[in-house]
This record gives sequence, C-alpha cells and structure tokens, in this order.
Amino acid sequence: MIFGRSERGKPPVEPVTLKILVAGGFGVGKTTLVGAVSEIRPLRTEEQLSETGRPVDDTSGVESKSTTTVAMDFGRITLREDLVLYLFGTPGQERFWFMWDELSEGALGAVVLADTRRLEDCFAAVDYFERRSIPFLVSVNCFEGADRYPAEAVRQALDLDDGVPVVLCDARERGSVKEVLIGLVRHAMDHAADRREAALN
Ligand SMILES: Nc1nc2c(ncn2[C@@H]2O[C@H](COP(=O)(O)OP(=O)(O)O)[C@@H](O)[C@H]2O)c(=O)[nH]1
Ligand SMILES: [Mg+2]
Repeated sequence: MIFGRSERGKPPVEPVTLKILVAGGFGVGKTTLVGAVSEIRPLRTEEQLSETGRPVDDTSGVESKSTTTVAMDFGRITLREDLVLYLFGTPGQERFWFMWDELSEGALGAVVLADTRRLEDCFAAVDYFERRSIPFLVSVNCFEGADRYPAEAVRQALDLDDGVPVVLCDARERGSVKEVLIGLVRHAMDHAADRREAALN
C-alpha cells in the first residue's frame, strides 16, 4: 500500500516516558500545577489515615478528627510526540516521606515549588533531593501579593548549588508550567551526562 507508515517514511514512535515529582510545602500550588498541564483528568487520591492502631470505627467524641487526608496528584503531559511525562505531586508533610521513597524510585527529577512568603516550607524537599542526588529545580510560584525576588536571591536563601536552576512560574498557566518541565528535563539530562563523564574519568 502507498498509504500508511511507509508513505510517511518513518515508523510510529514509541514515546519515552519519564517520571517527574512535584514537591513543595502545603498550599504552594502542586495540585494546581499538575492540573494546569495534565492531558488526563488529574487523579487525586485521597486516603484516610487513622492514627496508628486506632480502630477506624472508634467514633468516641471528636476523636475521629485524628484522621488525616493525604492527597497525591497524578497527571500526564506529552511534551513531544516521542516524550511523555508522568507527574506525581507528593504530599508535602514530613510524616508522609515514606511515600516519597517509593515515589522517587525511577524518577528523572523533581520540581520543588516555592512560595517566597514562606520559603522555609520547601527546605525539606530541597534537602531530600540533594541527599539522594535526584536532579531538581526550584520553581517559584508567583502568587499575586507576594514580593518578587530575583532568582539569585532565592538561590541564596535556599543555599542551592550553582547548578540548580531557579525559575519563576505561574502554576495556573499551562505554558508557564510546560516551560518549567522542559527546564527540568534539560537539567536532568545535563546532570546525567555529567555523571557519565565523571564515571569515565
Ligand atoms: N493566585 C494564585 N493562586 C494559586 C496559584 N497556585 C495555586 N493557587 C491557589 O492556592 C491554593 C493552594 O494550591 P494547591 O494547588 O491546592 O496547593 P498544594 O497544596 O501544593 O497542592 C489553591 O486555592 C490554588 O487555587 C498561583 O499561581 N496564583
Ligand atoms: Mg495538593
């Protein structure tokens, strides 16, 4: 047949899929960011965690308040025909770090979202990725009413290595978030290349 794949001259591509984590403090815009770019309806999983050992049906008094909602965001974006990103928004609270260890398995890298009004909320995430040598960038979500700081000031405040990109974004804007993700993929690729080179020397 003249039609079909031979006519186009190239076989269909099987896309490369990459796993990206989206971390940062509570309310910094992780769910918003994933929702802004995801092609699939973002999946939010909510789980009731009861305090250790407490029977779930123990409804005595207000004790039922001891349940906590854990939300994890999941989304997908096709950056190019041959490149698909899966996004995992990680719960920010420290007590959920056991989840991060599994989530970060096989991850290409991470976006650490930051709000300049409470930068300290992302210290823990920065620390986590630094310790594990997982490539990450810091993306400042520019809320209205929050003072704007140059990227360099944010880098200093967070004591980031020179190589860690700091970018500004609007977590609600698809185009803005896409730029952040492209920046992260580039950064992670560079990081991987540097490591390969170091291993050869
Ligand atoms: N003005 C503004 N509001 C935002 C922005 N990003 C998130 N929000 C709002 O901030 C709140 C917390 O965002 P959310 O995505 O739920 O934060 P998460 O806890 O990190 O998942 C929500 O009400 C969002 O609508 C932003 O860039 N600008
Ligand atoms: Mg959220």
